[in-house]
Amino acid sequence: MAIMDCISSAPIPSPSPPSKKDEDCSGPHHNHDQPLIFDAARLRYETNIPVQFIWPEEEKPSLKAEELLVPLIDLQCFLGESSDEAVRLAGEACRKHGFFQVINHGVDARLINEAHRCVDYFFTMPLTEKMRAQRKPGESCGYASSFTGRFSSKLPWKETLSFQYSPSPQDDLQFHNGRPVVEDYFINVLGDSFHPFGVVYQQYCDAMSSLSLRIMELLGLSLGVGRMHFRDFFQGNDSIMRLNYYPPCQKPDLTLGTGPHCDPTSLTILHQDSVGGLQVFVDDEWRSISPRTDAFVINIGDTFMALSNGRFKSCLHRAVVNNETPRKSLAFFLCPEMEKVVNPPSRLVDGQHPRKYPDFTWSALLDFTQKHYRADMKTLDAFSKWLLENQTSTTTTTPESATTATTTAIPISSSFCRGLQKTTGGNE
Ligand SMILES: O=C(O)CCC(=O)C(=O)O
Repeated sequence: MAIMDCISSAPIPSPSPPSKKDEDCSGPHHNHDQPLIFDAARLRYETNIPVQFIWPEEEKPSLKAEELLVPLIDLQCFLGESSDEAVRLAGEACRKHGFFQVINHGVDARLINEAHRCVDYFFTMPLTEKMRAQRKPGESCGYASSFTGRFSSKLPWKETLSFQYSPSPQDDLQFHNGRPVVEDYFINVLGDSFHPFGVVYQQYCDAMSSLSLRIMELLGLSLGVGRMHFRDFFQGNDSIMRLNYYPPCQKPDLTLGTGPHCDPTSLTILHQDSVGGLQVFVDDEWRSISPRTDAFVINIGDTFMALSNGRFKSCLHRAVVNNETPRKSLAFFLCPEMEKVVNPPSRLVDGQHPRKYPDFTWSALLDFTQKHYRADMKTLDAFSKWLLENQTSTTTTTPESATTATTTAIPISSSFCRGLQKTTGGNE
């Protein structure tokens, strides 16, 4: 693989502690009138943690959480004779907390390694270089260094790079500037020299999209609606890929890498490096899911919870940091096409199981979480409440066959959202 070889030969700089004269507003004497800059190369050595990163007592992390034993589903068996067992295990986990792992998933280990190497390379570049990809207010893509522009408290101890992904139809090369969407993003934002990164992440996202469709078959069978129902629903998708980089923190008991939240998206496929830090809130306590290099961690998001009419759970999770080793994770968030109506198949709705959530589109929920509501464990309830209170248009409970919203995206009422923001405070 020439592209991978070319990236593998790129040197990854190793950071060193800053000299005293280099200290700036990311340091201990940070002047709070100046905007806070999350410069990981410096903050990783800082013992005086800026107050914006210190979480309230009741939300401070437990660094040693007991292991959550989630089912390990062998996807090769799912295609073979043990398929019933895989369907049963996935269904059981999704009804309880929505987390399981998959192995023998068919994704090339060299591709996963290259994706991690590119994360190392990107996030250890100087801040000014990374800022070339800076995320703009109200957008979900780009480089975000701890969300210092968006929130002023309970900031996560991390940096991310997020970008959009949609599978390119085979017959119609619906490419951007003649290139697939992820490749185009890297060239556009960071220049031609980042084309190899674009190639790696394009391949990685293609692999994640295919894997997510296989998992949708498993979930369709677990819910009793047939193998193809959700696979067909997500065949076209407007998904998001996020690279997470958690620098070491000298006071990891005060901070959080990612605050407690449920994913508003449909299905998350996470690959953790070997460091560890993912925790899930189950039975009233935080439990960890230790990394396995041969596995992906899968979890249900709010949108799939709505598609399953509340049968499958979207569960609260977070990431803790440590004081020694940077941690990386690769998160692929499967999302429906933007304007496709999200509603459960009729087999999941009856007298005993009335509709739990109104019809909505992913574009409306994304807008809600990006502009007005910080994703937490109540996002879907808050969004549903808002939809019901504000729906003046003619959207009805559409039949299963309907695939596209008949109304335009619903504008968010700012007075309603001001009320909401006061009561929330979770994640990006
Ligand atoms: O890095 C992790 O383990 C969790 C990441 C996560 O929850 C997210 O990116 O939403």
